[in-house]
Amino acid sequence: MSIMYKSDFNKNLKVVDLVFEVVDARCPYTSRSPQVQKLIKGKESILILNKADLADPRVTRKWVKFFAARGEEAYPVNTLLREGYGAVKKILLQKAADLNKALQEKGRRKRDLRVAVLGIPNTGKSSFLNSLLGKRAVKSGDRPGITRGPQWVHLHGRISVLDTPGLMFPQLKDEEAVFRLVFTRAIDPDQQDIIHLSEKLLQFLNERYPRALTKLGLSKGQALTLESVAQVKNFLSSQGGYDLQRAAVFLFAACRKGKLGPLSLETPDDLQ
Ligand SMILES: Nc1nc2c(ncn2[C@@H]2O[C@H](COP(=O)(O)OP(=O)(O)OP(=O)(O)O)[C@@H](O)[C@H]2O)c(=O)[nH]1
Ligand SMILES: [Mg+2]
Repeated sequence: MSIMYKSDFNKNLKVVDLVFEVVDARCPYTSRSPQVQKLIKGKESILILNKADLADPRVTRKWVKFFAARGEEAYPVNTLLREGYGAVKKILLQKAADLNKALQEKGRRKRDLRVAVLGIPNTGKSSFLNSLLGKRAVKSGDRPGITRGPQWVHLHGRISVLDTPGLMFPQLKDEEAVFRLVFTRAIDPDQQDIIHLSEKLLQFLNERYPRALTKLGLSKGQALTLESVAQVKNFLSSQGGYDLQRAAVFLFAACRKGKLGPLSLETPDDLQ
């Protein structure tokens, strides 16, 4: 990020009235960035648990309670089917009306409510914004780094929304956090790491979602290794043996897209 760009970013944020912090519903704790609260300096913010369709609904309900107990409003949404947007739009329209009333009382001119969408890469910030608007106003895509610079778009002629690039990385505290962020594709690992992390993924599925393993075609008695995945899928390496790299990529892709059912990577109980 260039210095020019950074100041541009801060300048845009300064004029914002409300912030939507978009996190991944599958790991709403790890996919939060401590930088967001620092950047917005006490401005009002609302948590959006996006990709709720990919997360375990029971666990998502626990997260909403967890945040509520800390005085934070959290709304699960599914951007692809536009589920959960009623409540979010209601808040926006109410805030826009409140702002105008306050301005009018002060004898000042009406203006748009200014809202920013912030979060780490690939949580679906741009998709969320498009869903709010009901049209494809900004570009989105299934890898990190799609949005390059801040961009304002307008909603109902009363609200301006700022899309931002996913630059605010969470601290990569431990391997568990790295695993979750690779899973949700906030970061892309190198070739060696993905093999190692997919072994972790198999372990995780075995412990928390054993039924997902049967969807993979792995039977109960089978050894839980990447090799067994390659075997089931018949991923052969040109050097002989199995293609573990391909098996690892396949495994992450299947889980990420929800092919093995909804999966939550962390629950509030994991924090204890
Ligand atoms: N299943 C599912 N996929 C979603 C949802 N929202 C977004 N996606 C997908 O997630 C990917 C990332 O979406 P973007 O909107 O580009 O994410 P972003 O946070 O703007 O990403 P950057 O700008 O790269 O930081 C895309 O492939 C979207 O289709 C959702 O609610 N459910
Ligand atoms: Mg984006």
